[in-house]
Amino acid sequence: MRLTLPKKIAVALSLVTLLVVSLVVSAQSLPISKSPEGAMAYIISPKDGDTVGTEVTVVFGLTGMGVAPAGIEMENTGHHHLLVDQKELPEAGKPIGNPPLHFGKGQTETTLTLEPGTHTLQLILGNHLHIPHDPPVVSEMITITVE
Ligand SMILES: [Cu+2]
Repeated sequence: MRLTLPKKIAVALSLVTLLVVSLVVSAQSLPISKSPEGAMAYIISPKDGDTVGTEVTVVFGLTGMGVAPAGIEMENTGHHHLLVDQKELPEAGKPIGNPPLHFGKGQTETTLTLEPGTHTLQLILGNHLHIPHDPPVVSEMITITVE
């Protein structure tokens, strides 16, 4: 059977529609975890505006939720992700990629080696599947100077 051009377009459009629908359905089926009201991630150390050496220990804080390793599904928990010099947050509803740095063992601090200059640091929590919570639990972005 030979399809005319409008029919080819119609077939192509319906395939695209199918694809979009299936993508939307699969996106909706990703388990997004709710975060409790008032949950907050924050960077304990260094402080915004600090001047530090090239070896920087970053200490992660979290209130209103608990830290659990990746893969452990437990309500009101997650693990930290550290964004270094990243101006945009990871996309909502999708597993967080690389970078940011994942702390999937439930670590609450890390030591970075940074080049001299200014750098930004920010935390975002991810659930057992590395997906940001709803609403996302994100720290303020801090800026440090490395000497
Ligand atoms: Cu992760």
